[in-house]
Amino acid sequence: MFVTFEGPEGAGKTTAIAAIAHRLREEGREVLVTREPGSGEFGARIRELLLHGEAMPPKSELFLFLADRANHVETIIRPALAEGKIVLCDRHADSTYVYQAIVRGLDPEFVAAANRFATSGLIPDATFLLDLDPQIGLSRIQTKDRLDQEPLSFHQKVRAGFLSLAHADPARWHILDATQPTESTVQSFFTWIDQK
Ligand code: Z5A
Repeated sequence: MFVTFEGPEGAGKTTAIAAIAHRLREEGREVLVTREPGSGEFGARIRELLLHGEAMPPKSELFLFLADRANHVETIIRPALAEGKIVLCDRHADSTYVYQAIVRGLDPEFVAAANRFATSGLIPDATFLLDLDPQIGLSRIQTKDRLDQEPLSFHQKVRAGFLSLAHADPARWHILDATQPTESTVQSFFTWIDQK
């Protein structure tokens, strides 16, 4: 089972994933918690460039996220899925579509095709969108990285972008109110997985 978590900054994805993984493990399930960008040594180096390096053209940003994703899917996610693990991933291909295509303005068709190429067609079984006003999300973050420092209008476009993707594919997406306590996200996840 491959499940992704998306949303604006400070929505609580990392916190919710940790709580979900804890409960799944208590139930005796095997879980892999992972994230993009930045899993494994290769991913960690790309993450450093992307989030703590100098400004770069949007096209360079795109290819770095894709390089991370291709490695992540092939060396970490697919092997875990093959072992029957539940993979909980903090951001994935939808983030690239929202940030690099919708917000940065790169060609959406190209970005969608590049995502399919990087993932070799892997699509999440479910995606949970932790939706909230970006002002609330940003106020929760202590240390801001390169992308967090973009103006509020950038983060508002991010939120609208995720909502448009989610509304277009309600079979995969679950829109959650991220101003609610973490337990509410955990409950939504277990309601979904218990029906599987
Ligand atoms: N990016 C991209 O452009 N293209 C791509 O393809 C990909 C990513 C994959 C990754 O940053 C950046 O890269 C991100 C998108 C872009 N850009 N920005 N800006 P990251 O991985 O460092 O950060 P993030 O994914 O945006 O996560 P985050 O800012 O760390 O937030 P979070 O994981 O959603 O939240 P959290 O760490 O769980 O919680 C944040 C704080 O809120 C913390 O103090 C919690 O205690 C608190 N919190 C959590 N839940 C709650 C609730 N329910 N109520 C109140 N407070 C809460």
